[in-house]
Amino acid sequence: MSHDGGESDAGSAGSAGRAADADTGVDSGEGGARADSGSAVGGGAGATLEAGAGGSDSNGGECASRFATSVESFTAGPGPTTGQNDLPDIVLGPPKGGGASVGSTDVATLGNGGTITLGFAPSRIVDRPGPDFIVFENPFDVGGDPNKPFAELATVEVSDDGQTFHAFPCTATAYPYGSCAGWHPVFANADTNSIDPTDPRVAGGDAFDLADLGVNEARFVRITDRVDQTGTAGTFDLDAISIVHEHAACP
Ligand SMILES: [Ca+2]
Ligand SMILES: [Ca+2]
Repeated sequence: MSHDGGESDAGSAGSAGRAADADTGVDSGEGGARADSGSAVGGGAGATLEAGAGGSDSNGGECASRFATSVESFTAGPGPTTGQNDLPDIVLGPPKGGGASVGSTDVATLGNGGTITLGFAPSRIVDRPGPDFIVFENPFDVGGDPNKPFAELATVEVSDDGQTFHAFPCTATAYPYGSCAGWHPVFANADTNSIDPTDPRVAGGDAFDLADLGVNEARFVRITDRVDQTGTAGTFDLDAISIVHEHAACP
């Protein structure tokens, strides 16, 4: 609904997003990966990368996607079903956050104990310094107090082969909620602002670092609602997942 209606807006927001990327290109050049996306790379590889930087409509753009591109599996838990009929599209692409005091409705609820696995093909998450991907739920600060988020917690796991998953432990039952997803408000919104959803310093959401698990790359992220957290604030709602770092070449 609002998803389809926002297509034209998404176009302009996309342009803004690319502009933001250009602004941050300088400090993301660490490791040399970014340098390859300049114009100096010879032959077809350079042309592919340039296409990726220039337009999301081309194959190159898809290759350079910084968001989930597929729902590999979904098993709903009992409880609310909001947004589930709009899967997979509602959780693909960039987040549509509501800011510090409003929870986005552009989400799919997992239900209590529900689990969803997303893929990023042909892109992937790579470990670079700092956080490597961001999970966007729809928390907000109750009464404007950042120490009292309306949190809906889930465990996040990553996998490179789709078979073996590695979990960020999610065990906290009180604020702060550690390496759980679902407790940081989302500021980036592809429809309403140009905040870079791939920059953990400004995007909001829950950021994760593959290095914490000793993992170098991940092609899949699995999110499982905390079954011991039930009731009004007990069911995780997924908005989107973003990839923080570009990688040097598409597979
Ligand atoms: Ca739950
Ligand atoms: Ca990292």
